Amino acid sequence: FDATVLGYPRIGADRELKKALEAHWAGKISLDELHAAAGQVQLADLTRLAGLGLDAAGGALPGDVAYYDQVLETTAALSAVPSRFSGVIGERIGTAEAFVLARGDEANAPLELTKWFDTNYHYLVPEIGPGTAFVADPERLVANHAAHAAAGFELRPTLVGPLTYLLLAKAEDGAPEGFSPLERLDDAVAAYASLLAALGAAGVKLVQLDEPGLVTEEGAKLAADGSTVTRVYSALAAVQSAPRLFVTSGYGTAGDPARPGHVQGELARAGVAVVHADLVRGAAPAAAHLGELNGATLVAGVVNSRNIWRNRLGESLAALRTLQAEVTEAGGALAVGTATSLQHVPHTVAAETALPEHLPAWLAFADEKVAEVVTLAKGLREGDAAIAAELAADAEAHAARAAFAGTSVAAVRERLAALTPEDLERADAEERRAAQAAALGLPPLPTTTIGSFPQTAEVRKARAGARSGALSEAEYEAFLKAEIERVVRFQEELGLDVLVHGEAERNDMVQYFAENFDGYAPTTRGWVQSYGSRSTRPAILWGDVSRPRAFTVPWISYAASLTEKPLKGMLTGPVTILAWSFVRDDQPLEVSAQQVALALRDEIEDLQAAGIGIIQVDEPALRELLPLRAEAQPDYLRWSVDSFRLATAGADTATQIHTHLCYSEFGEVVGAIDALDADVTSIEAARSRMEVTGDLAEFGFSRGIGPGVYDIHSPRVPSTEEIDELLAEALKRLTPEQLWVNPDCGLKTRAYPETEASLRHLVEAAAKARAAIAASV
Ligand code: THG
Ligand code: ZN
Repeated sequence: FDATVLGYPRIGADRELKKALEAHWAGKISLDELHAAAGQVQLADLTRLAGLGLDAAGGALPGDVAYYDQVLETTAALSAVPSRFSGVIGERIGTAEAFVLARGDEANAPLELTKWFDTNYHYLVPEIGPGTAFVADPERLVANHAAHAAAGFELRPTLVGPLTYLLLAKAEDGAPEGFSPLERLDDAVAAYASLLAALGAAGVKLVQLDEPGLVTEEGAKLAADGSTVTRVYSALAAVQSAPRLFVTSGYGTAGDPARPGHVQGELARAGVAVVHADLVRGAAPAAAHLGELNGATLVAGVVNSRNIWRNRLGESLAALRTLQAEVTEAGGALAVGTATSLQHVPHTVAAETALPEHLPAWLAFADEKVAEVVTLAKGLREGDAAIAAELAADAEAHAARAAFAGTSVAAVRERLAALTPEDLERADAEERRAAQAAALGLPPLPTTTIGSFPQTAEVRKARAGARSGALSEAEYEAFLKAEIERVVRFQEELGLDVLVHGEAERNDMVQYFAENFDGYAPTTRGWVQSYGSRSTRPAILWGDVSRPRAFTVPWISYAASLTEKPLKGMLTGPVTILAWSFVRDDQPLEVSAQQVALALRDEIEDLQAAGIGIIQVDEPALRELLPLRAEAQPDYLRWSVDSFRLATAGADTATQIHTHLCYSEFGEVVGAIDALDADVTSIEAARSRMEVTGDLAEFGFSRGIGPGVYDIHSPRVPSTEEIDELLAEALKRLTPEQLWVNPDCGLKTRAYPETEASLRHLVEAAAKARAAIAASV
């Protein structure tokens, strides 16, 4: 083939797979019905892909099946059952067993979910020990291939490759100190070899192994001398009657960034038939490093699969022609592809009916990107004249985008140009602490929540009603006010010290902001899988951002009017707003971050003017956007921290700024957390037994800290004694003036019964700790 995509959205154009999965988990449809529904989704996808011009034969069609997660599918194909599940899962991981790993059962917590590279997709972390069995289980892959081959679609079974699989895995509990899953590489490779042999015997011609792990710092080290890559892939390419191999590496440059192409060269020399390079995030392979390609095909990932802008076809074609000459010289062939799987973008622009008029022509979602890949391959094969109409449409769309009024707004640009370093500075932290203590009059160990309260079926129904018109604007407003009042009374009754309004008006903590900013467009059907059956609709940041009017103030000041207690205003920070959106590609992310920061700064000023004395600006995605390669990290940390400071530094000395961060790996960014200069920082800590408080204390972090005292990701209710112990643990390292008491994340996904019980225990534990401190003075 000369055109392919690395993968395609798996959830179905109308989220059919989500519906089938949730129906199955609710006991409404059987496993067979789920399999049938998933097969229908895949058949519709393959039909669409072939219709868009990908070859139905020859392995050009992606075959990335995953019911829950692609890493879990590989765990299943290797039968790599974590020991802690050995009592409940036999030797084989079928669909039902995979759901136990993904969702846990009464006795076992599920596998850990964590971010897939620097995306908003989450995978299930394999748990590998010295004794983990690796046994090939090709049945599902074979059956899937056969089912669609019968319908005329020759797809390409896809697995996470062995190096990436083990790089993404963690050592299982109880593994010897210092054990690394990579120690099991040879055993895993043996199982991959059996899988390949079985697939070959079943008539599969080409198999895709994804090795994006090679673009990370750790993976690049592994790939540095070429011997590991060569050993693994020579073994796999040499398997008797195995299919040909297609090895991909998206999300950056594989191996040494100074030698782009050397990993692809090693792979080709080892006998891999098709190799890939990400030309969007990564560097184009240099002829000097590719070596002899031995007739291999290089799939050039020129079409951006992480963002939704239409491709600049003319520029891509020029780059492809240069590369084609070099690749041909090296004895290989060139094909056109995507940078990564298209799983990170929604299905099609055609489904969007409410975008601003100017926008659709600028965009390409998955289907439009497939068409771009096909067009570029045609242009490469037949010359510019063969795609003249597409090139003209492309030039026109990009010219229109550049010239569009909202792309560059003078008022926004002038405001950015006038910024000075003082705009990032607040008063001295000690001065702030004193002013805030006087203004707020809080007890030691103040209790609070992270911001959202349970989104009940009623709240979701009212929002849907407002969208469909079943509820009038006035009715919806009355509903939200009643809900806010209920949440405020609930918190007062529990005895919390700092209240919140509960966020009933927000669908999503980022989409809600996009809906209220100029230069931003939400989508209506642009779902992108986040994990399992769950998706989000990233909004499109297309122009210069500003905030036409205060939008959180009416709800938050209404809540504040209902209580004598301090009420904390809730905002989402600039980095998180960008991380969970599709961002513009025509200016540095840093500039977009500054614009969003200024829009938030305006909102903070208005909240303050409305009498709100505590404002929380959440940055759960701060860690997520951290570049995969060390060399790019300092610059990112600089601008991301600065954008938070720009958003918050306009606050008065007496206004207390909080922030909240999720996801436990804080070690790498503890300096950045400190540099945010927030007065109070709440973080996930319950699952790590307050370990992170040690990291922070060691760092000399002196401002307020709210280490989450219970995990909100499960309905489990912590006992008061358990929270007592965690607070005692935290107080070994933090002062009573510093310590806040809160859950470890928002309560949006929880139900009221467990929320009430847990918060009662939290308030009780804080009161006991306060009394103990008073008695000891
Ligand atoms: N918002 C956005 N991105 C996120 C999160 C978020 N990324 C990280 C983390 N939080 C992911 N977590 C979730 C949790 C729940 C859901 C999605 C991502 C979820 N989605 C609903 C579903 O798929 O049915 C749809 C929600 C909606 O109607 O908008 O439940 O909080 N942007
Ligand atoms: Zn959180």
